[in-house]
Amino acid sequence: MTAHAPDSPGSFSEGYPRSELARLLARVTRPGRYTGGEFNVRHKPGARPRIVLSYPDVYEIGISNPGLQILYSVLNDDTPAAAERAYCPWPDMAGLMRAAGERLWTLESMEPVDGCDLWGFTLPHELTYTNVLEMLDLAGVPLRAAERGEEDPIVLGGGPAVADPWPLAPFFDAFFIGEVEHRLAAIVEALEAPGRSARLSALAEVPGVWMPGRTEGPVRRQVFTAFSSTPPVLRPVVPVLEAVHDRAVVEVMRGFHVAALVKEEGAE
Ligand code: B12
Repeated sequence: MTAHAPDSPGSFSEGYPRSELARLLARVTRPGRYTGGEFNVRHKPGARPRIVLSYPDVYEIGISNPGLQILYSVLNDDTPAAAERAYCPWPDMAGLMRAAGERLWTLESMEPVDGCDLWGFTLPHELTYTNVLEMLDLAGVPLRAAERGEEDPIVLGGGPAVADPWPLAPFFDAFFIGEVEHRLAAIVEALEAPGRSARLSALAEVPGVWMPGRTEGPVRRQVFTAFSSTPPVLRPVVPVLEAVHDRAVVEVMRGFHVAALVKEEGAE
């Protein structure tokens, strides 16, 4: 893998895009999938913790996910964290990245994903699980949680397809079960603990977090009860490519009825 450390961790690159990336972009279909620069994109140079949010599918599908838009705006606008994004490269780009030794980068800073503190995946349905492995591999992050070290990001799964996270358990450090808006500040705070092990321990204490081997007993599915009194996402990232949902989305009601591993009654 080519090493190209950022000037300072989490900083926004001045050279945009880096020349190594520009060479790849010129050779793929829809290079706009990988360049960011959309309307309402947030840049928080130098902010910590640095969190990367991913939808494990191609950009046009991922940018249409309202859940990720919520996480992105709450983390960037209401917490000290910088939230950036990375989607799953199309096979033409993935092949070029492997040939060139380029690691998966984020659309905000164009810096490698693997330098982040937390990598959060929205898991929309089971068929995208293999794309998670593809993205970990392209980022140079060890596929199995047990093989990750001090410098590797904590990989956290959330979204509709964590109702039964067991099949993915070897590959994730932790899962969040349910709606996360009101727990994001606690997750960010947990990342301020010194060292990976302390951060994992602090994260395990956040309600709704299931950490294979660390948390005991049933996990309470989290429900964001302030939904009706909280404004919707007012500054969504607006793509410059045509997306599958090529329209503005306003969430007017919400429900969640899937529960397997999760304790249903008295959910918080
Ligand atoms: C918009 C939408 C789409 C869009 C955009 C992509 C997407 N999946 O979002 C499009 C049209 C592309 C789409 C396609 C598909 N979809 Co769809 N989609 C939805 C829909 C209507 C809204 C999702 C959403 O944003 N909800 C609102 C947000 C706020 O809720 P949320 O996503 O659950 O997010 C909250 C939590 O889960 C959590 N969270 C979310 N992400 C993360 C990440 C982290 C790190 C953490 C900590 C927490 C967290 O916090 C969020 C805020 O509270 C849902 C149904 C629904 N109402 O949820 C179906 C749904 C997700 N889709 C579904 C399916 C099956 C599909 C398709 C497979 C359909 C098909 N046969 O092609 C494809 C797959 C696309 C792909 N390759 O990924 C199913 C998934 C069921 C399952 N578990 O398998 C759902 C649940 C609908 C259903 N009931 O059947 N979909």
